[in-house]
This record gives sequence, structure tokens and C-alpha cells, in this order.
Amino acid sequence: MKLSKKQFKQDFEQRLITKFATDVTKAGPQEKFAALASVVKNYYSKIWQADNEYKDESKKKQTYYFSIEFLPGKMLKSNLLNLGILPTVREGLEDLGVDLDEIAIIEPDMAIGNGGLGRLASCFMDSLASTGLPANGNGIRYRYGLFKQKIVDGYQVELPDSWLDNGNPWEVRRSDKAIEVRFGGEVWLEDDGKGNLIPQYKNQERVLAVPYDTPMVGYENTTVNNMCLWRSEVPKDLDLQFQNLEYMRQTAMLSSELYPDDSNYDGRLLRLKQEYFFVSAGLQRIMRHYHSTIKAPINQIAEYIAVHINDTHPALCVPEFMRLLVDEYNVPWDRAWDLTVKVMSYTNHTILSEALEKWPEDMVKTLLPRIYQIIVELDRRRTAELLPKVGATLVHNTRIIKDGQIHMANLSIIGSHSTNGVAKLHSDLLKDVELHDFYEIYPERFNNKTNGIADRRWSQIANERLSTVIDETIGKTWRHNLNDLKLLEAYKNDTETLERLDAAKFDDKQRLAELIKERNGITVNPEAIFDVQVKRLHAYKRQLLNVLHILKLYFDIKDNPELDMVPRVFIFGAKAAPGYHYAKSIIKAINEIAGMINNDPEVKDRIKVVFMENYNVSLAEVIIPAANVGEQISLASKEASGTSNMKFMLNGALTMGTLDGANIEIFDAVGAGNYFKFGLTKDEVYAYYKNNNYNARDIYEQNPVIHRILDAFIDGTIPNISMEGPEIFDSLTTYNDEYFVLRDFKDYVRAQKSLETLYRDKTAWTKATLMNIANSGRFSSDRTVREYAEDIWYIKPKQ
Ligand code: Z57
Repeated sequence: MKLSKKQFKQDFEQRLITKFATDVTKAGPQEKFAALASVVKNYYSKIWQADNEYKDESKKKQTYYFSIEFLPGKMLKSNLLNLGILPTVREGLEDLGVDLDEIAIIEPDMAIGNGGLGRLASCFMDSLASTGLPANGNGIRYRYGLFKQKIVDGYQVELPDSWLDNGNPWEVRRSDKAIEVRFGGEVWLEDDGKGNLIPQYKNQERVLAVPYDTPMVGYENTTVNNMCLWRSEVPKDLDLQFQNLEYMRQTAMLSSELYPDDSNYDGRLLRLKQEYFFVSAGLQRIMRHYHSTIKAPINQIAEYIAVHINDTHPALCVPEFMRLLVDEYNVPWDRAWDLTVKVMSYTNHTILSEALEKWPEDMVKTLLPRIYQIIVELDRRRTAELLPKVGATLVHNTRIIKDGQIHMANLSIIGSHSTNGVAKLHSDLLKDVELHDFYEIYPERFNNKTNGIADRRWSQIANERLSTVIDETIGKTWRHNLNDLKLLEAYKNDTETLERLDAAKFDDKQRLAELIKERNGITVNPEAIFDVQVKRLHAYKRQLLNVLHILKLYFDIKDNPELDMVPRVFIFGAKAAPGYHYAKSIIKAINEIAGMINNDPEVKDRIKVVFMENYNVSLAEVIIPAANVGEQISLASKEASGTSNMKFMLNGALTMGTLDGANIEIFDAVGAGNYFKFGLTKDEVYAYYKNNNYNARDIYEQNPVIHRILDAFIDGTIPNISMEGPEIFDSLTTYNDEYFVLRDFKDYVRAQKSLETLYRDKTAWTKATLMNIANSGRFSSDRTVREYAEDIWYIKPKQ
């Protein structure tokens, strides 16, 4: 949009008066943020309304992205950038003596997601709008987002994230569009005399779903999409009936908290309620819009809407859509099923068995009696139809209902026309191994969509210094088309460019060093290698492997105090699910090891270990630009994709990585010389499973280096871990090291040595850095959502 600095200053000062009866000299930071956000909202509102009108009139097909998590982080700068007014606003504020960064920091992170899955959903929201694709998000407006993490005596302590205390300037509450969602009670079918079976209900629990719309502003275009988040409330006509306080409490609880587990399934009733709540509300809103605005016959609905099931949490979309079609719109069962499969599509994000959702039949039957009937009927018809075609084994292995449980992945695959994995390797594993039986029956449904990131947030916003260097080298077209970063390759031997890249990285490292000083009280040397592992704490991601390597270096120094090594700062950021005991023990161990090493005078600052508390999107925006190395060290086959690997690459950090998830595609893009590869391949991992011949204790007993490192956990070398030390030690020995940490250790140490060697050659290192940036174009989520639009949703961009 067009905006002069003068106009902006006027708008901002005026808003401080109308909102808070104050001026720039007296306003507090919260007031300045709220006034600025309000001005920005005013700027995009007209575009939003116009785009809504355009969508209504053109009636083009739209996607509805159903996700139980979104993780946008802060929205102010993203909105300013996308509106094309970030520099104008920054300068205007400067004139008024206000620092934009000091205002931006006031906004709480919107953290209604856990990690990769939620962040991916938000990257998609940005990219869908920025590529002009008509799409909507659908989720839950949790009153409390992901817990805030404090570290106390080395332990993780969780505090509530009460992110709405000062209001949310971006959301619009739409009470007029509230919808009722019903749970429990009894249901039976009655013949209406015309041969139709009409469900009758008794004693249902009614919940009001109120939508809150948040605009998703496209990057320098005219698209503004909508992310709809639902809040649960007691229906107005029940407000005065105080006879059931427990019911009132339950209703409020529905949208009060995000479940804090990442890649792990928690089978609680409240979670199932949340899943149905946002699914039913979302689909009902779609149906209303279809009838009020699209006004096409119901049997054409697949030409106007696509519904995406992000992991299995929204899998009830399948039976709920059937219910709406069959019960509410009198569509015959077979026709309704055909429409459902055409409308739905599904993404699988993991093969970890502990993450796969299975709900007990009884639970579904009691909570959602009509949905249960529909699922049983779907399963019955499918079994009858397929038995003669594919045989009993395949049918049994792929049934929706098995052993008294409803398998949500099976429901999602069967009820949709597309199932995709999130990186090539992961999609291959789905076809060849994990979902092979489904692949035999429905080969045409399977496809890959390698994840991507909203590059604008992770470069233009988070790393202005690097962005400027890139502009000065190859011009600005990369800001619109990330593939143009490839132009950088022409400068890979240009000393001046390499020096500038290096200087930008040094600035970013200094900025992080200051934050570390302020938060952790640790002084780190910005000349050191900044070696970073930031992601949820999970055994399969193997933060422990990183820790064992740190201990190896530490003992090397203890054995040889004059050891010549490039100084390293190991930086960790990780939240553990509150109920994940082992993950919390790793956090405690990291912090105790940090204390031990950082305070050992003999180390002479050659190693520093920093655990930064409360890792979240906005902390990532400071840490990742400052990284020299990104640790992507999951056991091959376990990390479906990973997305921080792409953020590191884009910011000129080199990957220390296994051949897992999207790492493989990064390796292919940058070439062997610009990536530190180590570890078992997925085939080697699967061979161990097949032959059942992994023996971790043998490694412990035969490798003296590993022996000594592991003993440090139980012999008092590492202080204050008398509970955690033995737990970790036993997991690696007695319990046979589930994720082959010991098996990959030696090769990891080798790769780390070669990393150190390359870092000593500054030119060679920076050149590798440049090659990473230059080849990161493919990992823009603009590319990813375009592929979804073409291959799965059949939607077209506006321009
Ligand atoms: C989650 O963050 C992911 C998968 C899940 O099944 C759940 Br539940 C949460 C992550 C994967 O672990 C990452 O590898 C992947 O990059 C991300 O989803 C986005 O696809």
C-alpha cells in the first residue's frame, strides 16, 4: 500500500489521543504498541474487506486448513512488511523519537502451537496469502498458549501463557456468526414416512462456538486471507440456569488450554472434545457460507471448497462432513461419501507410534453418538465392498475400527483423496513401510509435499543485516522470489561479498551474545563457533548426542589442557512436554553440564554451554541468524521433515546433520562440501530393526571414550544429577539406547572435527555459507503451498 511518512505520523499521534488520551512523550510502551497495531489494522481493513468481496463474487474455490495448532509468533512486523510499509513506519517512529523494535517487543508471541506442526501451519498461512491463494485457517482460540518455560536450579518449570491479558489487536470477534456444537446425549433414527431415516436427539450438551477472525495479510499484494479461531461459550439461553455449574466449567475449559505435547498423543476426553469442537464449528461455518453466498447445489460443493486435515487431530472432519451432508442436507449416503473424499485431504507428520491417535470406541460412542454411528457405517460398508476385491488381510490391516479403537490415520486416509508426507524420505517411508497396505489399495492417493518456511519472516524480518548484504549483491528480486538467491552463486569467490556476509554474521552473533549475557549471565565470544540446537526436547531428536560430544571435548581439554581448538559456544533451546520425564532429565543434565564446564577455569573459554530458557518463535528470530551451525541430528527415519534446518540454511548456518527428513534434500541442494553429514542411513536403521541386533552395552563396554563419558553421569563427575544421571545412563545401556545414540557417536565426532577444520579456513567456511543461502530457494513455503494448490486442492491464485 501507499503511505507517506507524514501521513503515518499523523495517524499514529491521532490514534494515541483517541485510544488513550495521551501523546508520544507520555505514552507507555503498551500504549504505543496498541496504538500502532490499531493504525496498522486500519490500513489493512479496507484491503481485507475488498478481498472478501472479491472472493464472494468470484466464488473461486477456497481451501480450509484445519489445524489444532497455529504458531504465528508476533504479528506486527510481519503485517508491516507485508503491507510494504515497514521502512516508512520505522522512519516515521524514529522522527517521533520512538524505536520500532522497542514497541514490537511488547507484543506477546501468539503461541497456540507446540513446535514444527503449528509453525508449519502458520508459515502456510503467510505463504497462502502471499501467493494470492484463497485460503482460510481453522483452529481453536486457546485462552492459554504453550506454557512459558523457566529454568530453576537447572529444572524446567512451567508457567501459564496468559497471552490475551492486554487484548489482541488483530482479532475480530464475530458474535453474529456463532455456531452451536453438540456433545453426548442419545440418538436414534426415525423414519419420516418418505423412506428417510432422520436422527432424533435427546439430552445433548450444547456448546456455543464463537469465531475470532485474524487477517493473514499477503506480501505486497491485495490478498488478505482469514484465520478463524473458535472460542467455546455457554449458549445465551442457558446463561441463567445455574443448576449445572460443572457443565459451565466444562464448556469454558474446551478452549482454555493447548495440550503441550509435541509428537505425542494424549488420549484425554477433553482433547477429543476439542477436536470435535473446532471441526464441527468450522464445517458448519463453511456450510452456512456455501448456502448464503455460493448458493450452488449441494452436490457441487467439491468444486468450491477443499478441506485440509493437518495431521489426524481434525480427522473427525470426515464423519462430521458426512453427518452434515446426510442428516442436514439430505444427500444420499453414497453421493455424500463421494463428495467427502473429493473435499478432504490429509497430511501425515510423523511415523512415531506414540504420536498416532487412536480413540477408544466407547469414548467416541459416549461423547459423539451420531459420529460414532457414521464411523461404524463407513467401516461396515468399506469392509463389505473391499473384501472381494483386495482380500481379508489388507482389509483388516486398514480398517478404521480395530481392537475397540478408532484409528484416526486410517479414517483420514480412507476419507480423503490425498495423503502426503512432509519430505521425500518421509513420504517414501509412508508408501513403502508404514502405510504400505493403504498404498496397495489406494496408490494414487499418496504424494510428497516437502515442507517449507515463510522465508520473509526468517530473513527479511529476523535478519535485516544479511538481507541488506544480499540486496547489495544481487538486487532485491529475491524478496519476491526466493529462488533468485541462486544469483549469489556468481559471487562465491568474491572476497568482498564473503567479507560482507561474514560481517553480517558477526553482528548477529554480537546481538545474541548480548542477549545471552543479559539472560544467562554468561559471557560468550562472538568469534567462537556458535553451534545451535533449538527444537522441542525429544529423545528421537537426540539432544543427548550433542551433549555426549560436548563432554568428549571437555575431557579432551582435561586430558590435554593446552589443546588447540576453535572456541565453541553450544546453544540449546528446548521445551519438554510437562509429563515427559526423560526429556526433563535431559534439560537438567544440560544445565548441570553447562555449569560444570562454564565454571571450570581450565577450559579457558574454549567451550561455553548455554541453555536459553523459553525457546519460542521470537527467540528463534534472534538465535537462528546468529548460528554458524544448526544441529539436525535425529536418528535417520524419525524426523519427518524438520523445518528449523531450512531456517538455518537461509541464514547462512551450515548443517550438521543425519540423512533424515528434509536434511536429505538440503544435502542434495548444497552438495557434500557444504554440509556435515554423518550417521546411519534409514536402511541401516531398518536393518537393525529387522535383525534385532543392536547392542548398546557392547559399545559402552568396548569403546573407552564412550565408557568414560557415560560414567560421568553416574560417578559424580557431573554434579547434582543423582536422579537424572542414572536414568540417562540406563536408557543408553540397560534399555539398549532406543535411538542409537551410541552407534552414531563416533561418526558424529568425526563430522564435528571436519567442521572445526573448515571453520579455521574463514574464506572456505563463508563460501560454504553462501552456497547454503544461495540454494535455500526451494525451501520457501511459497513453493510448498503452490504444490498443494496444484496437486491436492485444485485452487488458483488471484493474480
Ligand atoms: C509435530 O510438531 C510434528 C509432527 C507431529 O506428528 C506432531 Br503431533 C507435532 C512435526 C514433525 O516432528 C517435524 O519433523 C515436521 O517438520 C513438522 O511436524 C512439520 O511437518
